[in-house]
Amino acid sequence: MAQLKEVFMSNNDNVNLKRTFINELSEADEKICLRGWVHKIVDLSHVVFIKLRDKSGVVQLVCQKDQVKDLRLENAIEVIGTKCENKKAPGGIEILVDNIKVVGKNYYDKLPFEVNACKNKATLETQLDHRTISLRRPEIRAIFKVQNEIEVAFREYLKERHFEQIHTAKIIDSSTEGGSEMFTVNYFDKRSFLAQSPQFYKQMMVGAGFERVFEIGHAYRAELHNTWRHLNEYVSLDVEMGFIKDEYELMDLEEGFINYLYKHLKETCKKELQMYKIELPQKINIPRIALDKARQILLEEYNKKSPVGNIDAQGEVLISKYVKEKYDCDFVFLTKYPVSKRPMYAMPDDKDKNLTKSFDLIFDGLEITTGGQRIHDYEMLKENIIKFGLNPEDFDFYLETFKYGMPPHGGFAIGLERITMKILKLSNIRQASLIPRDMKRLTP
Ligand code: AMO
Repeated sequence: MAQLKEVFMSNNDNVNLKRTFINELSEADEKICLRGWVHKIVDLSHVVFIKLRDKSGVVQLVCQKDQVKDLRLENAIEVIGTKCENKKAPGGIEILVDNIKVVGKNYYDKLPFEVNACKNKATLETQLDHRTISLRRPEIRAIFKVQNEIEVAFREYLKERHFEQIHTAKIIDSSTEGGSEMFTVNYFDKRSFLAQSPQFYKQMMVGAGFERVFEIGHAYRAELHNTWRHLNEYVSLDVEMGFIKDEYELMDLEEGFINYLYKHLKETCKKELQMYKIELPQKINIPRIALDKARQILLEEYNKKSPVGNIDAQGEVLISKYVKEKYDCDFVFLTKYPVSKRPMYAMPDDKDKNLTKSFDLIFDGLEITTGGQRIHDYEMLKENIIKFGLNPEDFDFYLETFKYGMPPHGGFAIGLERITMKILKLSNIRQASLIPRDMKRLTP
């Protein structure tokens, strides 16, 4: 394993020791230097046990009373000590301390909430008000370790399949997904918007010759929803692929990603998954059900009526329940959404022109993806823009690409916070957002 180590230079005794991260301790030399925060102090009469926490874990330090007399919870410290095996210590290793130095002083009277308590008693709002303190709790850090590995897996999986990462503009001139859910921004003397999705640009890059692209970036939705599943700024994992045969190729690609992701998480996030008592299945085959059929199932099986041309949040929960019972799968693709429910770029279905070659992916009762094949013919797209009551001139920058041999193409987008939340079975999407933005929260 590549060891991440830094050189430790003590001002006092000039000892040259490389810094060891706690998860590297089993392979480290006897004499070690650790850095981190004071997680817990257990003061027994003859000895003091300190739990030291760094980004990779927690370890027990065995200290003399006089070494720790000014130490307080959450001080940032550097420790020189000797590694010892002790079956009773958490992790089987403890450190006999030679020297502790405070490198980050404290200026608080009382912590806003306990960082080391078994149960997190603070409300979610209080935790989010003090985000950097709540992130110090190991089980909260674990959420972002998992989230980080989701991104890594997404990147790796796609790069292995000839996709290139892109970064597109987030300050834009016109609405992409339709609707009025756009944040406006003063752009010098013009009104501009924050991008709801990189939709147009990812398609344009397919046409620009990249063929296969992906983007991991923020998306902005001025939605007036203050719910457990909506953010006003979220991270979108976007994919767009040229020269496709149909939308099923995209569903195959996404299904492949979910399988790749689960394998990757099992390898990289064992400890974090255990913390949340998550067991990921071995192999996933995702059923594909036409939306109309799903609506019928909801009515017949659960007496659940759905809105025209769609299913609602309760329908998503019930269709997931049905699929779990029938196919033992936490995921379901809903296919063939009606034209009326999809944006102007969605490709109409070959057989029924009222339907589109688009899909949603529902994961354990929540939509985590929308995707589909797009219209790639210039004239057809222009006509569709008019049919949607929009002015093609407003989309000149987008339409231009379609004049020069635009191949059949399509893609999808996964909400990063939503997939994180569902994998870890969190109850609120804000828990899976590092710095959440919702209708009421603009700080920290
Ligand atoms: P859509 O608008 O369905 O599709 O968004 C895709 C996915 O992004 C996530 N998402 C959200 N997550 C948190 N809070 C929100 N307010 C929010 N809105 C959306 C969801 C959703 O499934 N351009 C298309 C994608 C495509 O066709 O490629 C689009 O953006 O997980």
